[in-house]
Amino acid sequence: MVNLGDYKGQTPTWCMGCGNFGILSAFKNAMVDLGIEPHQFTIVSGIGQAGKFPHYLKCNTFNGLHGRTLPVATGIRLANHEMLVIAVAGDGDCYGEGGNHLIHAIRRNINVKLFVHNNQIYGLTKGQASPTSMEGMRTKNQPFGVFSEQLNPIALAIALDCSFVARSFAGDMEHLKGIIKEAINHKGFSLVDILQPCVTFNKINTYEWYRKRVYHIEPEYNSSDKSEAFKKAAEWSDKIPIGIIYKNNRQILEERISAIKDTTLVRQVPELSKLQSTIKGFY
Ligand SMILES: Cc1ncc(C[n+]2csc(CCOP(=O)(O)OP(=O)(O)O)c2C)c(N)n1
Ligand code: SF4
Repeated sequence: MVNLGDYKGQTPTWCMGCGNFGILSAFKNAMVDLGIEPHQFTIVSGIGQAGKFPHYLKCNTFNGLHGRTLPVATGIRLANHEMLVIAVAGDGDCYGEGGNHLIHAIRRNINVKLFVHNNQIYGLTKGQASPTSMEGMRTKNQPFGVFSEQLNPIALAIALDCSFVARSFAGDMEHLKGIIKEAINHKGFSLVDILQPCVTFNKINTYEWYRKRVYHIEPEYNSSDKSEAFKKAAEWSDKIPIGIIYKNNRQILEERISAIKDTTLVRQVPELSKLQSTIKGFY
């Protein structure tokens, strides 16, 4: 039986108290609860503090370019749709640099699980504003405060009819573990926006700031009601909801591709003679 030690990777180099530690711990506990072994999943990341996440785990990993997490995750999943594919990204990586990929991964409904470490700042490059930084926030690069409005990733995902949209908080590990499990068990593209305090560069959205505001979504809330989901997505002031905000059962991309209907692409051995005659046509 799988246990926490089975996932032990390199020693994290994150700052002491960083919200990423809570995410790492909740993730490992979720995998143990689900009985998923390290060889049964692949984690893909880009660049950033969140991008280091797979280094601190023992499993299949791919650490690629900044913002390009989802195209790689999509490719892995299409090559082997029996493999659980998890993508991790920072808010800059996923909502800024890779925003276009996010839109199309949601639209295609590839069965990939995306966990965004949303610290509302660029952590690795020492504190520039990200798309989720709050308007007016002062940084070394924005000494007069951020001029742009804050992106609302939850509302964006709902508008795109994302199959599973949830938010959790790195300071509430039990809640986060439960949401990670739900996201993995859901069939369809899953976006989990995780509020992750950056204790070094974001002095506004601290553990205390979040603890004063976050509340668990009521058990009677109907997560399949799109208009109610938009109302929850709009809450970002003295009350911030955490939990499953929206979900649906759209058909996944993998089921719409006839070439992988009967077996995965990696199991299909190409017939050499056919391959050679196809290639011959090009020279
Ligand atoms: C194409 C490209 N642009 C910019 C950079 C520089 N860069 C590296 S990490 C980073 C920001 C990371 O912020 P975020 O994605 O929010 O992750 P965090 O470090 O906060 O976890 C930037 C701009 C890069 N490596 N590649
Ligand atoms: S800079 Fe921020 S995000 Fe990066 S390790 Fe330190 S606390 Fe975490």
